Amino acid sequence: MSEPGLHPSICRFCTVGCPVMVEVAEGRAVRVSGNRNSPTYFGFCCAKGQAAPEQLAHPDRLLTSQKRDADGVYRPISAEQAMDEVAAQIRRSVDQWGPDSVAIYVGTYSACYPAVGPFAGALLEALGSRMMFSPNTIDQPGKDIAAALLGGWEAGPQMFTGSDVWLVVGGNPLVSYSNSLPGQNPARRLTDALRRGMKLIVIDPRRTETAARAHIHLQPRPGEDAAILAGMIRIILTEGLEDAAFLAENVAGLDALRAMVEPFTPALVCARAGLAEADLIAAARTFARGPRGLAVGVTGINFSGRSSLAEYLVQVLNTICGRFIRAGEPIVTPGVLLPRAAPRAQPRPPRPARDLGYRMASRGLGASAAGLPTAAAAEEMLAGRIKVLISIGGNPVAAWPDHPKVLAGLEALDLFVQVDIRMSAAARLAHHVIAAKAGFEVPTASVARESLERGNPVHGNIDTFGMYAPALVEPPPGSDLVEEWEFLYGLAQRLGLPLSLRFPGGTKGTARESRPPINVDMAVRPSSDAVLEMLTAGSRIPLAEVKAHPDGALFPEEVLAAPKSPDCTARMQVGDAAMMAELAEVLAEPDPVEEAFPFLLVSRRMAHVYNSSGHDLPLLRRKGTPFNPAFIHPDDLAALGVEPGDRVVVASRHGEVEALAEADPSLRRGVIAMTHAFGGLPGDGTSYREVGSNIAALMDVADGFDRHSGIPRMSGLAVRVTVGPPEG
Ligand SMILES: Nc1nc2c(c(=O)[nH]1)N[C@H]1C(S)=C(S)[C@@H](COP(=O)(O)OP(=O)(O)OC[C@H]3O[C@@H](n4cnc5c(=O)[nH]c(N)nc54)[C@H](O)[C@@H]3O)O[C@H]1N2
Ligand SMILES: Nc1nc2c(c(=O)[nH]1)N[C@H]1C(S)=C(S)[C@@H](COP(=O)(O)OP(=O)(O)OC[C@H]3O[C@@H](n4cnc5c(=O)[nH]c(N)nc54)[C@H](O)[C@@H]3O)O[C@H]1N2
Ligand code: SF4
Ligand SMILES: [Mo]
Repeated sequence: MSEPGLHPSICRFCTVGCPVMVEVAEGRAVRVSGNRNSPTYFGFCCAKGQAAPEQLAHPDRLLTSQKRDADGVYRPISAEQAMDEVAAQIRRSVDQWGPDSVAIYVGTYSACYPAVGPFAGALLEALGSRMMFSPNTIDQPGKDIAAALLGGWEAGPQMFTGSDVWLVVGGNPLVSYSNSLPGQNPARRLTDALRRGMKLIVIDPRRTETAARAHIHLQPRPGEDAAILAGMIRIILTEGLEDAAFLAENVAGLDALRAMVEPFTPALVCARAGLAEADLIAAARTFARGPRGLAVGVTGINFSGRSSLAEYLVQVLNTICGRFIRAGEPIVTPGVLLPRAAPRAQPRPPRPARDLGYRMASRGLGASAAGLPTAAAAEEMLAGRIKVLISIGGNPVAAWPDHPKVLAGLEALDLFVQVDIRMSAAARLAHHVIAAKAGFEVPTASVARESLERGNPVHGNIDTFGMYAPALVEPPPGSDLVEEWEFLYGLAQRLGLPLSLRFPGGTKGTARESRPPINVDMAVRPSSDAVLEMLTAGSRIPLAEVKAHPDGALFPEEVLAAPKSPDCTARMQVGDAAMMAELAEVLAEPDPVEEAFPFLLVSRRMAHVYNSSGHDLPLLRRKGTPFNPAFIHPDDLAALGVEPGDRVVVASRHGEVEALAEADPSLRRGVIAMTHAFGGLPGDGTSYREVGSNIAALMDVADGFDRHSGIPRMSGLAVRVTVGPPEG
C-alpha cells in the first residue's frame, strides 16, 4: 500500500485523534511518533499511541471472525458467512419478538471510527428498533441531562484559550486527556496557560497529576460534589459576585436557586466534605472573579451518585457567572469537516430530559437526553426484552457496572455478537466475534474528533484543525477483516433494508441543523473513502481541500457570534424543579460510610491502559503493572496492618475482589482507588496478580442510580478492606 518510510496519519488508540508519523516497513506500521509538522498538537504522541503498531501486529490479533460452536470452542468463520448467520438470527428475532429485541452497543472505539455511529443508527432505524446503547450513560451522562434541564447557549461556553480561571471537577486530564482540558497536548496547553497567569482549581479526592499543578486543590471526601458546588454557588450569590446583568437578561429560576442553596453554608459543606472553609471560599471567589473561564465536570462527579445534579450545578456555576461567548466575540470554531456553524449569542430553552420514548423493564428507567441507560441493559436481557446484542468497539464484560448481572444478562441472549480486534473478555462470551480492521489499515478524517464537540469548547477541536489520513498498510497477510460499518452494511443488505445516515442537529438556522440524511447505495457497496465523503457532506471545508494537506492544517475563518434574535424569548433555567428537589434530598441523605464499610472506593485511570485496551502490549506493560492495585494511603495501610504488595480483599455490600495493596500518599485518608476494566472471566484460571480484578463486581446497578440516566454509583462506593488469608 504505502511505500516504506514515514507517513502522516491519525492515531486511533483513543478519541483524541492525534496526528502522528507512522514508519512503514515491509508493509507494516513499525513505529509511531508525534507529527511536528501538524499544527495544534505540537508533535504530541503518548505511550499508547506509540504502542499502536504492537496492537496491530499482536500475536493475539484476531485475523478472522470466530464462531463459538456447541462444544464451546471458537472456530474461524468467514466474515461473509458470519454476516449471513447474524442477519438470519436478527430476522428471526424481529419476527418473533419485534424490532426492539435487537440492540446495538457502540463502544468507546466508535468515537475513533466515525462511520460506526451513523451506520449503527441507520441499521436500527431501518429495523424499527430503538435499542441503541453507548458508554455515554456509564460515563458522563449528567452532561446531557443537565443541558436538557438547564438549556444552553447557542454560541457555546467560553473557551480555554484566553481563560483566566479553569475549574476541573472529578477528572485528571493530564493522564486521561479527557475533555476537561483541551485534549490536544493538554500538558503543554496547561503549562502555557498557567504561565500567562491562568488559575487552575481542581476538586478531586486524590492529589492527581492535574491537582498538583492547581492553585487551589479541594481534596474532599468523594460523593460530595453536589454539596460543594451548591456551597460555591451560595458564596457567589451571597457576595454578589454573579453576572447580574447576564442573569437578568437570559436566565430564569434564580430565586428558586437562591433558596435551595441557602442551607449549603461553608460550615455545612466543609463539615460534610472534609474541607477547610477558607479553601472553599477561595475557590468560589477565584472562579467567580475570572473574569473569563469555565468549570468542567468529568467522570468523578458522574460516578459518585447524583450525576445529573452535580453536572447541573457545574453548568449553573458557569451560567451565574455568565461564562458564554457574547455577541461579536469569535466562536470556538465554525467547523472544518462539519457544516458551517453560525450561532447566535442567545439562550436555548430547556427541554425534557427523560421519558423520551422507550421504557426499560426495570427501575422506571428509559430513554433520556443521555440515551438509553446502559447500566440497565443487562436487566433488559434478563427480562427477555433484548434477544440480540451487537457490541462494536466496546467491552460490556469488562466495563459495564455490576459484573455478575452483566454476565447473566449476556448469557440469556439468543445471540451476542462482538466486533473486536482481539479475543477480549466480551469476545470470549460472544456467539460470533467479527474481526475488524483497525488503525492505520483504514482511512479516516478528523471529523471523528470534531463530532465529539457537543458544544463544549474542550470536548472536540478547539480550533480549525482538519486532517484526512489514507489507509497506510494492508491488514496482516491471510486475514479476513472488515470495517465495522462494512459489517453493518452487510447485515442491512442481507435483510433487504435501506440505510439512511443521519447527523445530529446543530444550532438552529445554521448549515449544521439543516444537514440532510444521506441514503447509502445498497446495491454497490461504497468504498471507505466514499463513506468519509458522506460523513463530511456539506462540510465548511470540502474533504478534497483537507486532503491537500497531508499533515493536516488549520482552516481559519473568524466567525463572530451573531446578536440575539429580536424574537428570542428563551431563558436558561437555573432553578429546575427536579434538580432543586434533589438538592433538598442531598441535605437529608445518610453518610454512605458505616462501620462495616469504612472506606470509600473511587475509580481512577492509569496512563498505561485505555479502559480494557493496552493490557497486553509490551511497550505499555513496561510503564505500569499488569494488574490493578488497590491504592491505599500509607497511614491507612499501617492502621490496617497491611504492607505494600500484600493481598487484600476489597468488599462492598454487593461483591468483593482481590487486589495487591499499593501505598499512595496522594489519596485523602479513608479513600482507596482502583482502575476499572481489569480482570479475567470467572473460572478462566487467571489470578488478580496476573490480570487484576474487575471492580464492576463491587457495583450494584440498583445502588444510588441516577433517576434520569440510570448510572449507578461507580465511585465513592463504601467498601471494607481486609487482609486476605495468605495464599498456599
Ligand atoms: N490512560 C487512559 N486515558 C483515558 C482512559 C483510560 O482508561 N486510560 N479512559 C478514557 C475515557 S473512556 C474517559 S471517559 C476519560 C475520563 O477522564 P477523567 O474523568 O479525567 O478520568 P480519571 O483520570 O479517572 O479522573 C477521574 C477523577 O475523579 C476523581 N474522583 C473520583 N470520585 C470523585 C468524586 O466523588 N468527586 C470528585 N470531585 N472527584 C472524584 C478520581 O480521583 C479521578 O482522579 O478518560 C479517557 N482517557
Ligand atoms: N468501575 C468503572 N467502570 C467504568 C469506568 C470507570 O472509570 N470505573 N469508566 C466508564 C467509562 S467512562 C467508559 S467510556 C466505559 C468504557 O466502556 P467500553 O467502551 O464498553 O469499554 P472498552 O474497554 O473501551 O471497550 C473497547 C473494546 O474495543 C476493542 N477494540 C480496541 N480497538 C479496537 C478497534 O480498533 N476496533 C474495534 N472494533 N474494537 C476495538 C477492545 O478490544 C475492547 O474490547 O467504561 C465505563 N466503566
Ligand atoms: S492521546 Fe490518544 S490519540 Fe493521542 S497519541 Fe495518545 S492514544 Fe493516540
Ligand atoms: Mo469514557
